[in-house]
Amino acid sequence: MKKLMNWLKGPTAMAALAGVMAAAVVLSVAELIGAFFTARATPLIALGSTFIDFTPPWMKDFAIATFGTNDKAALFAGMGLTILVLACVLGVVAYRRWALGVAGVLLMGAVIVASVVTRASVKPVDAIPTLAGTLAGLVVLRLLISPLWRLNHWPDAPSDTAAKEPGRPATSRRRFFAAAGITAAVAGIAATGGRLLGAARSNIAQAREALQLPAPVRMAAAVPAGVQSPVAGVAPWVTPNGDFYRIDTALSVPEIDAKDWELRVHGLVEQEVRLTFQDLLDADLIESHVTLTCVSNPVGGNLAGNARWLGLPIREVLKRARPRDGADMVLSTSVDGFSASTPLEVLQDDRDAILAIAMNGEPLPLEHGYPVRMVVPGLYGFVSATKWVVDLEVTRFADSKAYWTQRGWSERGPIKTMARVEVPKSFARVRAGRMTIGGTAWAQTRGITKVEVQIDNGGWAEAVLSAEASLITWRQWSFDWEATPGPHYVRARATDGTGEVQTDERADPVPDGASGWQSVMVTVE
Ligand SMILES: Nc1nc2c(c(=O)[nH]1)N[C@H]1C(S)=C(S)[C@@H](COP(=O)(O)O)O[C@H]1N2
Ligand SMILES: [Mo]
Repeated sequence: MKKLMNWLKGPTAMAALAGVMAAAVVLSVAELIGAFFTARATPLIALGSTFIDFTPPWMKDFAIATFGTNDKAALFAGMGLTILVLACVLGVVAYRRWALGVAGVLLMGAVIVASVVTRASVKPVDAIPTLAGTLAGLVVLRLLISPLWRLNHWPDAPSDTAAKEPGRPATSRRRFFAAAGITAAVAGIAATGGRLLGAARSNIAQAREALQLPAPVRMAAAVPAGVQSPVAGVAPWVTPNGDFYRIDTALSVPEIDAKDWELRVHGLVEQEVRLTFQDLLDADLIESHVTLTCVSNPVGGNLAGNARWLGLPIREVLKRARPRDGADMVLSTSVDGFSASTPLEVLQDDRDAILAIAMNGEPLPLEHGYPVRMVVPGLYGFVSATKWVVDLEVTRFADSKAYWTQRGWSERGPIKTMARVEVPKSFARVRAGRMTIGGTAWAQTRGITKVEVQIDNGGWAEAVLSAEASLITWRQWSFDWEATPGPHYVRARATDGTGEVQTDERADPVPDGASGWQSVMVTVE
């Protein structure tokens, strides 16, 4: 214990602290200057994004299974911890061998710059914040480490700085902590200032709010009464924007000025087409309810949502571009480099795949793809629902691979038939007697014709289906149950419009979506 206290008071611990301070300066100065550059190019965001791009499918699957939609917070926490440890090491190294310390800082700077400039839609000048941060960090490291050399606890300390008179160590110590304190304050102010400045400079959110949505030429079909399951606690049939699940690789939400937005349609086409946001506003837009689902959704999971989308049918855009013979896929790419491979015919048939500009009567929320995203009924999001979309390349499955396909996921992703039990919750304790089980089922483009429930290992009994709005939206259900005391398993399975019963074969989300029957354990008392 005493040893630890002495060590903490010693120059090594102080050197580690100096390393942490220097790292804080690198990051905060880059954040401050970065307010004038592309937001996605600040060190933490760029490093994290690069890390995400190298994430193997099992790790993405694990992250989503473990942290759900908090996977980004978990990534930042992990990165913060890594940087903290590296910074401590760097401080100690710099104290013992200044030249090695300098090399370490420059190496880190180089790694960050490399991850910044390799991001999609990032310009070389976007490296400036990181370069400035690295220089500032180096200066601060030197300022903090040199008083430590004067403490002369380290035998190899440069002799000109060694303590020559009594009382010198105390002064040096004081100086070190004063400098460290000032550094911490400056870093804190720079980071906060950078944040505020960045927020003030981006008027994207205001522009979004001011946007006047055009009226559709074809309104969404009226939603029949009774789509909502009568069971309290079942998800709302229309998912409010604020509750809509969010899955993407974007650590900082891309900020696109609608005035600058342009979609390029090219590749195997007779006529390259360019579309501005104004072109979209002026076009014949249609509105429809569509249920989106994520391929990473585990059985019983909530990575699915239903909304009313307003947009231009993609087939109209393709009509103008005139795909060539042999093309069978459209690779859609977002401003930040995500891409999805969608079968060409799916974008041309009558399921109304759209370039969406609104969600539930509002301009797309920034995190759901503002100003324009794709919405394609029937396919998982990773092969269809490109947010912040800026490029459609008509191509062939044989010639290009989408973002997740390059990482071990499937190249195609039709949504699998799925029934979800929402009430009661897993491991719930409920009273004995009559209760109603409820949930939601989906099989977009095929529709749900039956949901069955099984208690323990009894027979399958038909649930009551709520009204059906369309084949491309989810459908809710309920089931009356006479609950008897003891532990019970509640299972559900759906049958789709082709007559196919949901498979009981368990599959992980990788590579093309989870399957199997959900089983909810409840205790009846
Ligand atoms: N630009 C971009 N678009 C994207 C993604 C992404 O990572 N980046 N993820 C896709 C996936 S995997 C899904 S499930 C849906 C989710 O859309 P949401 O976040 O609006 O629910 O977006 C799709 N579009
Ligand atoms: Mo997804």
